[in-house]
Amino acid sequence: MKDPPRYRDLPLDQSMPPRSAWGLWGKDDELGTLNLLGTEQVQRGMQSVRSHKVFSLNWKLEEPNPPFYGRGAIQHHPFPNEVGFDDSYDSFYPQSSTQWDALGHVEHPEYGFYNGRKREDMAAANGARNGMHNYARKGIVGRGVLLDVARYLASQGQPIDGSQRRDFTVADLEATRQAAGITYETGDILVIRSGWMNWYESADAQTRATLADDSINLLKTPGISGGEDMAEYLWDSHVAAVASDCPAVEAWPHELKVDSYLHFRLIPLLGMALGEMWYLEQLADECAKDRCYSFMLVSAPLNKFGGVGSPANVLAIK
Ligand code: UVW
Repeated sequence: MKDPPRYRDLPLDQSMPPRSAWGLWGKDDELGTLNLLGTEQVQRGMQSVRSHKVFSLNWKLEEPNPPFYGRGAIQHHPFPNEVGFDDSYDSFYPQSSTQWDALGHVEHPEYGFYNGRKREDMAAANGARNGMHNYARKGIVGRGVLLDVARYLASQGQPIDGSQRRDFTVADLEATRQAAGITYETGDILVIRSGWMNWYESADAQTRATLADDSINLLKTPGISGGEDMAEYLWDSHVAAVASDCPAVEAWPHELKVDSYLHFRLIPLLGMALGEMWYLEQLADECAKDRCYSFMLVSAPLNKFGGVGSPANVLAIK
């Protein structure tokens, strides 16, 4: 697969927003950086399989409990039928737990949605552009690489406090990558462990309730930093997607400004797939044990036409 242009050379078409990938994969594209996943990436993923151990990276659908950002808690209703049970869900917020963000999730304040879509383009009645069905129909398969930043920083005498904001810099990511012996390949799925979920799992009920009550202001988490240098690093690493164990991939809280909230650069401008609240604990332990930080990654998002988010349904195979 041909490498995309450098971040500094974006956009290729000067009529497009600055530092955007709009038009790069065609004016009707709705896959963004997932276009970097092809047969070569599947093959590379398969070549990463050595021990044939499978790791589910899916947190419980009931976690975090209570949910953040005003999202609801899933309600499960099994009910009897002639042969046993069926079931249904209420209050199912596909972005509550382990998830992908579709490209319809975030609107740039000035330029709108990825590839020039407007709010009205998101409605199913209008053909639902940038929806989760695009990711679902493609399937997300390739080589995953883990940057266990939390473990690396702890080894350097800088342990993570999961209850506090901490911005991982490009230098932190690079130091972790080099220590892990990873060389990025085009279309890698970058998985970043912040250590936040490990902290949250041991938080008491009162702490959890407080964080859920006002997640925008009271939730504080480690994660990647929100400046343009991070967008440039991720883009120039040619990753197909970035996922993390923390709630927003990037450190929290945020003022949701264009210059500091990385979501605005990554989703609407660069078309980058973001995964959040991925459960990485067992995978990370195994990687630390066998000193191998690459694996095959397989994810099948929900095939929901126009869906904005989806459980990631993601497995790592080492
Ligand atoms: C935040 O940025 C709040 O995360 P999400 O992508 O789940 O909305």
